[in-house]
Amino acid sequence: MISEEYRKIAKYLLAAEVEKREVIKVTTEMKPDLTVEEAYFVQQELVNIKQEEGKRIIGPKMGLTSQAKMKQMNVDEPIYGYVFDYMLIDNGGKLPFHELIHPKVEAEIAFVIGEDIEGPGVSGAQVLAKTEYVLPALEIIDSRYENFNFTLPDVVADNASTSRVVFGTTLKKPELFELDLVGATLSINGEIKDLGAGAAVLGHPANAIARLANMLAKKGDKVRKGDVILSGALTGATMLAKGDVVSGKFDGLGEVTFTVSV
Ligand code: 0L1
Ligand code: MG
Repeated sequence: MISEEYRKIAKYLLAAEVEKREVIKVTTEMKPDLTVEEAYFVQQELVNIKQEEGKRIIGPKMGLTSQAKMKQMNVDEPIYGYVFDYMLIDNGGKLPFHELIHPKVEAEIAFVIGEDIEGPGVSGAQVLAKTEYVLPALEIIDSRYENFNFTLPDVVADNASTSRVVFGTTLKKPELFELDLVGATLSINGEIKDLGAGAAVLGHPANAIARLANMLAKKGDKVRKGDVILSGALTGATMLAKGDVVSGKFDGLGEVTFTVSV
């Protein structure tokens, strides 16, 4: 494939995001033989276009980090995408439903990176040594594809379904925790919808950041000082509806909340 083809697919997905409408997956509509490697080139074009529009990267994010999601997709590799500044919602704030297509929410632990981390060969322990803080987060994913129906290359091209993020306000030093043992509940309108622990994220959330550094090394990139990175979901993803009051409660890291407005 040549770069104009990557850009054409990136624009197809960006139009879906901007116009808030679901589209048929790329591997059905445009390129049936799209590989995962090519899909990351499409994702890079999508990121380039957003940056050309003045949008700023907050950090990469990891997706498909749980055994359940990998099994569902029949893959053994997690994926990454990028969170941008326009995707941030204040803790306790409102998520306007009309801005999205069919959002779902999941509870995650985020890492604030204190020093560059360059793969290959990075371990979870090395990540922890270079992490300034950890904080709780709720990620809102919103696949641009009909009914979240996609293959692995499709979801990689679609920036790993990244849509919005609510970060908590409690920042803690990672050495205060055994992050694999940190539990979280995800509640909507006061009812617990799912719960999980850090161990659901590749055994330990720091392993996901290590994996990210090792994956980024394949394109000559690295995890950077100052990045704020979603490490992957402790819970399953739950569908959102207008009026929902959403709360994620994390052991030792406090609560993250938002309301879904019209
Ligand atoms: O953050 C995530 O794990 C989402 C990855 C993409 C899969 C999905 O949209 O469910
Ligand atoms: Mg996620």
